[in-house]
Amino acid sequence: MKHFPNDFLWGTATSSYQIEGAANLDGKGPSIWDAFASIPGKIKNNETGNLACDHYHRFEEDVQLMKNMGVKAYRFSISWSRVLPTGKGAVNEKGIQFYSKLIDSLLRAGIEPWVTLYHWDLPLALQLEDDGWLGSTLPDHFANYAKICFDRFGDRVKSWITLNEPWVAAMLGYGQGVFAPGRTSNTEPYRAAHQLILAHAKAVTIYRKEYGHQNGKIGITNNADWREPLTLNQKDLEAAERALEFFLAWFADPIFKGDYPQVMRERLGSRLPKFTDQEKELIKGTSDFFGLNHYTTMYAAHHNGRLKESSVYGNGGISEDQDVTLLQDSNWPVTSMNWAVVPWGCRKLLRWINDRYDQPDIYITENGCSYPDVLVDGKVDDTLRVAFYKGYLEACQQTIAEGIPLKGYFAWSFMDNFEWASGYEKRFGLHYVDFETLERIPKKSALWYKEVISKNGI
Ligand code: PNW
Repeated sequence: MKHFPNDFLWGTATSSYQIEGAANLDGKGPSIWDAFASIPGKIKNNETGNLACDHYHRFEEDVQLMKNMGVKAYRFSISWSRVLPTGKGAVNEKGIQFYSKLIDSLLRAGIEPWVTLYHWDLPLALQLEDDGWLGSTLPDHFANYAKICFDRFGDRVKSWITLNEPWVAAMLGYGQGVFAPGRTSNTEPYRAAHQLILAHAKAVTIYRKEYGHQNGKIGITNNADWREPLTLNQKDLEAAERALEFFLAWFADPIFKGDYPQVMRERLGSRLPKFTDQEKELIKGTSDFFGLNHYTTMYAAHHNGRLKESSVYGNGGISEDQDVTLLQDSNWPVTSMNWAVVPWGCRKLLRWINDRYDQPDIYITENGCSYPDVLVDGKVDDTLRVAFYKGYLEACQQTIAEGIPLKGYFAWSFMDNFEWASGYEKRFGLHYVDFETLERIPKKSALWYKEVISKNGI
C-alpha cells in the first residue's frame, strides 16, 4: 500500500449556490447566480439553485454523512448575499446564524471547516450598483465582507480561502459569458481579474493585521489544468508554457511573485491593467498556501489556425491572445464533462507549481469527476469514479514521495449538486442526490474514499 503522511488532510468540498437552496429565505439577498439562472436558456433545462440540495435545512444530516466517511476537513463557501443581502451595509443575522450552526456542527463532528469567502455568487446589488468585478469599489466591499466573516466565525474557523477560481469568474463570467454575469469580451476578463486580485489582497491584509491573534491561515484557490506540449518542437514547448502562464500564473504570479507574467504584459499591452508599486507590495505574499483545483489535461500546440479546442466550457481562455491550440488525445478516457482523465498531468502540474513558486504548501482544494450515475436497487456503482480518484491519488502520493509538499486533498464534491451552466445533469458527488426526494445515498466511491482515509493510503 502507498501511504500518505500522517498529517495529510483528507477532505471534501461544496459551494453555497450549488447546494444550499433557500435562495430567498431568512433575509438572503439575490446573487448574480440567482439572476443568471432565471434567464431562459442560460442553464441546462433552465434549472436553478433555488432549492438545490436544500443543504440550508439538511446540513446536520450532511455533517453526519461526512463524519461517516471520516473526512478530516470540509471546504464550503459562504454566500455573501446571505450575510450582507446587498453586499454592503447591514448584516443579516439569520445568515450569520446558519453558518455559525454549520461550523459548530462540523467541530462537534471533529471536522475542520475550510471556508471559502467567494465562490462566484456575488450579491446582485453589487453587480447593478457597482458594475460587479469591473467596478473599482469591489475590492473594498469584499474586504469589508471578509472582515465581518473573520469577526463572526474566526474564533472557530482557522482555514480561509478568499476566492475560488478567479480565472473562472473572470474568463467564463466576463470573457465567454457562459457563467454569471454572462458578459462576452476580450478585455473585461483582464479587468475583472485585476479587481479580484486586489480584493483578495485587501482581505488577507485585514486578516493578518487585525485577526492575527486568531492564529489561522489564509490563501487563495486557483484552478489549472495541465498543458502538455504536443511535440518537442520549441514552438510547442513554448506554447504549453504560455498556456499555463495565461491560465495559472495570471493569478499566482502577482500573489506569489508580485506581478503578472511578462508574456501576458507583452501580448496584452493596454488590455492588461497595471498594478502600481504600492499595489504590488500589497499583493505579494498574500497566500499562506497554494490552493489548487485541478480537473484535466490537454495537449498544447503553437496555434496554426486550423484546430479548435473541445470542452464543455472553454477552458483555454481567449486562445487568440495566447496563440495556443488545445487538443485531447483520443486515447484518453473522458468524463461526462468531456474532461480527459490524465493522472500524470496532475503530477506534472504539481511539479510546475513547486518549481515556479518556490515550494509552497499545496492543497488540492478540488479534484473529481462527473459521470452519469444511476441508482439501481438503492445503490450507485460508480466504478469509473473510483478509478478516477485512484489514479489521481496515486499521482498525489508519488508527488509527495518526490518531496513536494502536498498537504491535503479535497474531493469534489461531497454530493451531487447544481453544476452551474450544466444544471443537475452532471453528477460530481461522492453521494448521490435524488433531486425529487432530496435523499442522499453514498455511492461506491464514498465507501472507497472512506477506506482510503481510514488506511491513510491507497
Ligand atoms: C469548478 N473550466 O468549476 C468549481 O470550483 C466548482 O464549483 C465546479 O462544480 C467544479 O469545478 C466542476 O466544474 C470549474 O472550464 C468550471 O476549466 C469550469 C472550469 C474549471 C472549473
